[in-house]
Amino acid sequence: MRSKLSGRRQILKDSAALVGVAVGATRSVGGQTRQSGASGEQQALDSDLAPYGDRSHFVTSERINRCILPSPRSHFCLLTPLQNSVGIITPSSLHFVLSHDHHPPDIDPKTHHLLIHGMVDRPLTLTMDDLERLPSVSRIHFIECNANSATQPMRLAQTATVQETHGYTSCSEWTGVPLSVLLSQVGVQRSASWIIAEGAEQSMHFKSIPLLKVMDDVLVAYGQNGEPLRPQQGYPLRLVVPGWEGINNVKWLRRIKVVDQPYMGMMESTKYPSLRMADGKARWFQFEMGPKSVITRPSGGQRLPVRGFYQITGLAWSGGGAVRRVEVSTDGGATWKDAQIQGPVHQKAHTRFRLDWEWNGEEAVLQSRCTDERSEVQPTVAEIARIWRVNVDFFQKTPLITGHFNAIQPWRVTREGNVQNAIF
Ligand SMILES: Nc1nc2c(c(=O)[nH]1)N[C@H]1C(S)=C(S)[C@@H](COP(=O)(O)O)O[C@H]1N2
Ligand SMILES: [Mo]
Repeated sequence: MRSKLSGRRQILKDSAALVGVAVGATRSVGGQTRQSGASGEQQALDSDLAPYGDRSHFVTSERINRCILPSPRSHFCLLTPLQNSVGIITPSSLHFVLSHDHHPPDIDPKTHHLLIHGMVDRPLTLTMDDLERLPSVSRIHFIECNANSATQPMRLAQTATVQETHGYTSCSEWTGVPLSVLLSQVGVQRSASWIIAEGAEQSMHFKSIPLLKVMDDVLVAYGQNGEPLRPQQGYPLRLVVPGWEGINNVKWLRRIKVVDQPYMGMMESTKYPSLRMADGKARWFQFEMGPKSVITRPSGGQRLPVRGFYQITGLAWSGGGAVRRVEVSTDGGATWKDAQIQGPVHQKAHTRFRLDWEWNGEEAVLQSRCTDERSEVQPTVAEIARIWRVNVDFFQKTPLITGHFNAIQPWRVTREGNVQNAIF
C-alpha cells in the first residue's frame, strides 16, 4: 500500500510530467491551431496594455442565474461558482447577486447622499466625499441569503452542483465606516432601539435592524476587495451586517432612519417566504445565520478520474463568529476527522478547510461539519427537521422551505468516480 505522502509525491511527479508534455504543444483555438506558448505571450502583452485587467481566456468559471421564487420577474439572482473557488475571497465579478429590481440603479457618486435622521439630535446628510474622509476599517465577511440551500430543484437533484446548492453566499473584504461612528455624530436619542435602512432603487428595498447590532459591527461600506463596490453589490454605498441574513445588507444605501420599533416592511413580514413555517406561522426576527460548511472539491457534477490521492477542500462559516473546527467524513458520517483550517480565521467569514484523502475506488460519501467559536454545531437534515417540528420528507416535498437551511451536505462518489448530491 502507498503511504499518504508517497501518494501525494506521485501526484506531484505526474503533474510535473504533464507540464513537461504541455509546454510548446499545439492547441486548437477557435478552429485555428496555434502554438500555446506563443498565445500565452501574446495574451501577456495584450493584458499589459489593458487599463483594467482581464482574466485568462482559459478561465471560464461563471455565475449562473437561478431564481428563488417561481416568478423571476420579482427578483434577479446570480449564484457564485463555489466549485472553482480557492482561498476565502470571492472575486467581486463572481459575488452572488440577489436584487429585487432587475437592473442596479446607475448612481453618480458625486450626487449620492446618505441621510441619517429620525430619533437623533442632529440629522446629517453625507456625501461620498464626506464618508471617505472619515476613519475607515476593512473587514472580511461573508454574505449569505437566508434562502441559500433552501429551494428546489437545486437542493434535491442528484445532479446538483455546489453552485446550485450553496451559491447564494460569497465572501469579500469590505471597506467603509462603522455605522456606530456615524451614529455617534448625530446623537441617537435614548428611546431609540432600531434603524431602518433604505436603498435607492425603484422598489426602495428597506430593512429594520436592531440598534444593538448596528452599534456592534455594522459597516457602511464603499469598498469591496480593494476597489469600489460593483454596481450589483450596491455601488456606491451599502450596509454590511456581518453574519446576519443577506437581506439586511441594504445596497445602494441612501437613508438611515433611527426609530423605536421595527417597521415590518414587505421583506420582513410573512411576505418574506423563507420565514414561513410548515404550519403557516412565520418565524420573525431570527437574523443570525447558523454554522454551515460545504465541500467545494470534490463536489456535485465533478469527476475523480483515477483512484488515489485527492485533497478534499471546502468552506465553512458562521454568523455566530469565527469557525473553530471543521470535521470531514469520507464514510457517510460513520467516522470524522479534523480538517486543517487555513488561518488567519476571520469573524463571520468564509474559512477554507482541507483534508488529504486516498480514494480507494469504492463508493464513498463525503461531508463536512462546522463548529463555531460558541460551540454551535452544524446540524444534519434530521436535526433541522426536529427543530422545525416537521418530518424529514418535508424538505423533499416543499418547493420553498424555511430559510436558514444549514444542513450538512453529503456528496456521493460513485465507483465510476462521479460525484453526486446525496442530501436525500
Ligand atoms: N437595496 C437593496 N438591497 C438589498 C437587496 C435588494 O433587492 N435591494 N437584496 C437583499 C438580499 S435578499 C440579499 S441576499 C443581499 C445580497 O447581496 P449581494 O447581491 O451583494 O450578494 O442584498 C440585500 N440587499
Ligand atoms: Mo436574500
